[in-house]
Amino acid sequence: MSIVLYYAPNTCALAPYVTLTEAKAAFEVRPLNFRKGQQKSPDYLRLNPKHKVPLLIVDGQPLTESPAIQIWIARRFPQAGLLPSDPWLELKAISILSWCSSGMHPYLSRINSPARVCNVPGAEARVIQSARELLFENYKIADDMLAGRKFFFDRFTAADAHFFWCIRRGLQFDLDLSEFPSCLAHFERMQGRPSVQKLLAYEKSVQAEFAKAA
Ligand SMILES: N[C@@H](CCC(=O)N[C@@H](CS)C(=O)NCC(=O)O)C(=O)O
Repeated sequence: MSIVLYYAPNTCALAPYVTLTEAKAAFEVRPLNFRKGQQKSPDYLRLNPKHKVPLLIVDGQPLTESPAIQIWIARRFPQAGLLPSDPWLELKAISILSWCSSGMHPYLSRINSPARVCNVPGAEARVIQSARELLFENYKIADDMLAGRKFFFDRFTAADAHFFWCIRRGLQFDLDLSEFPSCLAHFERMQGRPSVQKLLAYEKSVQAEFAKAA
């Protein structure tokens, strides 16, 4: 079986990279340089007209949208326990995956590029402020869910990988997350996992390659 992950540094493609690594899957990573607009190249648009990562290609077949990709990985590598085995808890984990990708990610995208959602001159600061407030509502819910726990469930699952990205992105935007101690503790814990360390080292190497080519 051939598994190819299209990835870009700092993006939510981090989550499938981490879960594929946790699954001990053999996979190839193809990094895209967003600074060069490679996600909009004709070749990539043929694979994913949404011009986004992550994109997983399994035996030549493309799969987009993080929750679907994470569920595919969990089903393909059941021995890794990437989703809870209890059917109800499995759905709760899928609910967290959807929440990360459609409930939190859009606010992070607005903070990253406010002009993409509102191009009224002078609106940027207001867009960022309201996205931050809405994002914080969600971080608070996650903080309550993670209080006194290591992970969302009784062990690491794909949901932890995706949420790790949601917090990491917030920290990269210099948001003060000190009011979410359980989220920060989860972030620190995740950083200690070998799969995350592998991702961080890989990301650094890709960034160095892109800098050389700039
Ligand atoms: N709903 C998608 C969102 C993916 C997404 O927004 N990816 C961003 C990076 S985090 C991207 O590729 N942006 C490039 C672009 O929009 O051109 C998912 O969860 O997979």
